[in-house]
Amino acid sequence: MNKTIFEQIADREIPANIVYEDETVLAFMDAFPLSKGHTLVIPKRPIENIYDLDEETGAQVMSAVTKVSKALRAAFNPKGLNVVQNNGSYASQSVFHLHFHIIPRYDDEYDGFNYKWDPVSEPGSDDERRELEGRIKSELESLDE
Ligand code: DGP
Repeated sequence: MNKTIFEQIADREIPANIVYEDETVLAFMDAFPLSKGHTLVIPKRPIENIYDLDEETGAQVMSAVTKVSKALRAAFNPKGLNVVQNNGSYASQSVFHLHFHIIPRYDDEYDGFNYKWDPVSEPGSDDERRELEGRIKSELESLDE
């Protein structure tokens, strides 16, 4: 079977702004961000969706989701933060490799009731993305201290 784009990122076959990695999990910035700092957390193994997720991997992924969420809060001081995970095309899954979206939310994206689900943030230049990547990584390192 063909590798998904996320498996190719995990195998370092295509580039991404990687902010966190351990034996089981990888976190990298979304290429079509819904907001500044939008980050994805995946198991490195090709697991398609929540139904295929085993408990041990799930615990490791969730531990990384927690760390990255705290790092995003520290880096960007958002007003709120969504953790979203889609299963199947009817639920808006477009990449069939399990991933958790971590989406910081800011004042200017709030319409008084709902947050927007369209990309509202430009991906930015390579330099800008590297700058955000650096800020997230440095907050992740501080969490370990
Ligand atoms: P979903 O709709 O839940 O399957 O979300 C897939 C996300 O993946 C979407 O927010 C855009 C992001 N994405 C798609 N292709 C790439 C890519 O090549 N690199 C990165 N970093 N993100 C991607």
